[in-house]
Amino acid sequence: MKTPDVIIMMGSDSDLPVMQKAEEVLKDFNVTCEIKICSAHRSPNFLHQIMTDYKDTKVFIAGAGMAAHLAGVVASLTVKPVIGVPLSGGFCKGLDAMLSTLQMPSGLPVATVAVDGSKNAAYLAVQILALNDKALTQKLSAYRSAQEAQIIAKNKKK
Ligand code: RP5
Repeated sequence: MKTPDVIIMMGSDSDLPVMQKAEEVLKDFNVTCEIKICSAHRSPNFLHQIMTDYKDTKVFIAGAGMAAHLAGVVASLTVKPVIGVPLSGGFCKGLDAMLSTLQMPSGLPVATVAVDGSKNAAYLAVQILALNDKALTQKLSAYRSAQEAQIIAKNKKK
């Protein structure tokens, strides 16, 4: 089995519509990734198994809603960067998940993006991987330039 550079984890298959957007971004940059549905609460043994099986993965993205402990537990099981995505499914519309994801104790960081911000989780993962990959850095620079050009073009259409 070839180890993917990024694992995209989520607490439930109900999180897939949001979290698949991270997969799309990573594919755009030709970054290898796999999706894993594994709950910190409902399937703790499976989560531990994944963290053992994918110990050589470079970046972990973890999205969860409500009492969102997935990213924190993942961070406790690796020294690799962990990016948390709070999801908005709960009755607090993501405020609950945001606080659960980002309020980590000192010494165990989770880089938390916006509520439902799975795309930015992927861009941040690409930026981390690009630290040791010149081609990926060039792709990121090209993406940023294209993004700016698109905004300028929208002004010309007015
Ligand atoms: C969390 O509970 C999951 O990440 C999901 O966002 C939320 C609801 O899960 P389901 O009841 O839809 O499976 O653990």
